[in-house]
Formats: sequence, C-alpha cells, structure tokens
Amino acid sequence: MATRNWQVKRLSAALGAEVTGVTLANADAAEAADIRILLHEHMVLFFPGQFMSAEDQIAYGRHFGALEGHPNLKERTPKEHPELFRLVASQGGIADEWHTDLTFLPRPALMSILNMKQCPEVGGDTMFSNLVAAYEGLSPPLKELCDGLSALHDAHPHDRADRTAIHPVVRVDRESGRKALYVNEHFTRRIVEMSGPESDHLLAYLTRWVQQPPFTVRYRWTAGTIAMWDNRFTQHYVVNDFVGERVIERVTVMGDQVQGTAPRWRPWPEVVGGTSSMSRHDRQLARHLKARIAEAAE
Ligand SMILES: O=C(O)CCC(=O)C(=O)O
Ligand SMILES: [Fe+2]
Repeated sequence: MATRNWQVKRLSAALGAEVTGVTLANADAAEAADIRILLHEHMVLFFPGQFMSAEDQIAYGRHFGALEGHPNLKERTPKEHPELFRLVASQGGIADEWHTDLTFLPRPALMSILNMKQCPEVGGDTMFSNLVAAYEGLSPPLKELCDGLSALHDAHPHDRADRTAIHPVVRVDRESGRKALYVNEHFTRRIVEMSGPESDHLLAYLTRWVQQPPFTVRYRWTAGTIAMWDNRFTQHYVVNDFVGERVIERVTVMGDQVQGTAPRWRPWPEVVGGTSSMSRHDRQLARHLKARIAEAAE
C-alpha cells in the first residue's frame, strides 16, 4: 500500500475518505485488496472522476464478492444488467430515510458500490453514519442492555412486510472486535425481547441516536463519482432537498454473516400466537418466530 500513488483525504472525524490517483475500471486484485483495507479504515470511500461503465462497475464489484440484484424492487433493476440497482429521483427513487442496505435479509449486503450517474449541481448530498462510533457513544448500562438484545427487521418499505429477519442489536466484528449499533429506522421494527411499547421507545431512541452529526459525514456529489461503503458498520441517508434529476446505479456485494452476542432474554411476548391486544409488530414478530419454530421442526 505504501508504494501506491493514491491520495487519501479524510472527510470528517467520524468516517469517510476521498481517494484520487486510482482508476477503478482497471483495478487488479492486488489494488482491490488495498482498497478493502482502506474501506475497513474509513467505512465509506469516494472516488471522484471515475465515469465507469456498468460493465466495468460490475467487474470491479466482483473483486469483493458475489453480486446480487435487488431482492424486491425488480422495477428498479435494468433488464440488461440484473446485478444493477438503479434509483431515478424523478421516478420516486430517493433513499431519504436512514438505513443500512437490505437488513430484512438473513444475510444483508456486505458492501455497496454506487455510481453517481447524474446529480443536481447543488443538493442531493448523501450522509453516512459510523455505527461503531454510535455504539461507543452509549452509556455503559445502555451498551450492556443493547448487547443482550435482538431485533426484527422487515421489507415494509418495499411492500414486503412478510420478508423478515432477526439480527443482534449490536453486531460484533470478530476479526477486529468492533461493535456496531445495528438498528435502522427504515427496516427495524421490533426489539424481540421487550414489550411493544418498550421496543418502540428504545428503537426510536437508538435509530435517532445513530443520526447524530458527530457520527456522520456528508458528501457533495459530482457526476462520475464512485462510492463504496461497508454496509456492516454504516447507515446512509440522501438529503431530499434538490430540484432536477438524480440517478444512481449500485452493485451490491452479498455474503454478510451478521454476528453478535446471543440474546440474554427470551422473546417477549413469550406466547407465540395472536391476541387482539397485540400490535401489528407484535403479530409480525409472533409470525416470524412461529415460522422459525415450524422450520426447525421440519
Ligand atoms: O442515492 C444515494 O446516494 C444512495 C442510495 C441508496 O440508499 C443506495 O444505493 O443504497
Ligand atoms: Fe441504501
């Protein structure tokens, strides 16, 4: 790495760096390995002036693992490139709620690689937050509570509330020992081990907590920029303040295995079944648990 002629400029104290002096379209495996090291350090990298073709973006993405198109939004997947996910602002494609990509899947995205195809001259910035710093910023008793909890995520934003997954509230990176606060306002619905009202309050607190300015970086785009984020330890949010068109194309690297501590308590409510006093998310959790029990019995 030391021999490379790349310039790496940090963009905020929390996370994010802009990298120049590298051409991603020609990147070989050794360069991709060095970029992975940089990504581990900075969590999100921006490479302005790349103007990559879809083919080159897909080939580049494959250096990092298997790519998959969007599991729910087929209408945002170009027919000629099933690996791509395209968001066009004028067609309602603005990701203006804080999220980690695809956490409603049992194995969410590991990494996302975004190509800024078209952007307004001003506005439409993307903000990223560092979930390790967000966890670190909690008080010791709240850290300890969160360490023992898990949460239900669903694909309700894609009209697929039936697609659910349970993940630890605090994910742990076994390699580095890092811990990250792994709940987001877009996909996380219910803390499994708490009552519905308790879960609503804690989730509201935590999902807002990760959005605190000191945990974030805000990037002002130019067309042709490639961004890569480590989807395990970050969330992002597009500032929906612009007029004019904004088009992004993303490839998504799969293969994430969410790790954390086993929950310290049993699911609440303990009874798996519906009663009229249950909220929508209680019933959804009960359905998810029931389906897992049925799967385990098969
Ligand atoms: O448009 C952006 O800047 C980010 C969109 C987004 O959430 C994504 O590609 O995962
Ligand atoms: Fe996203």
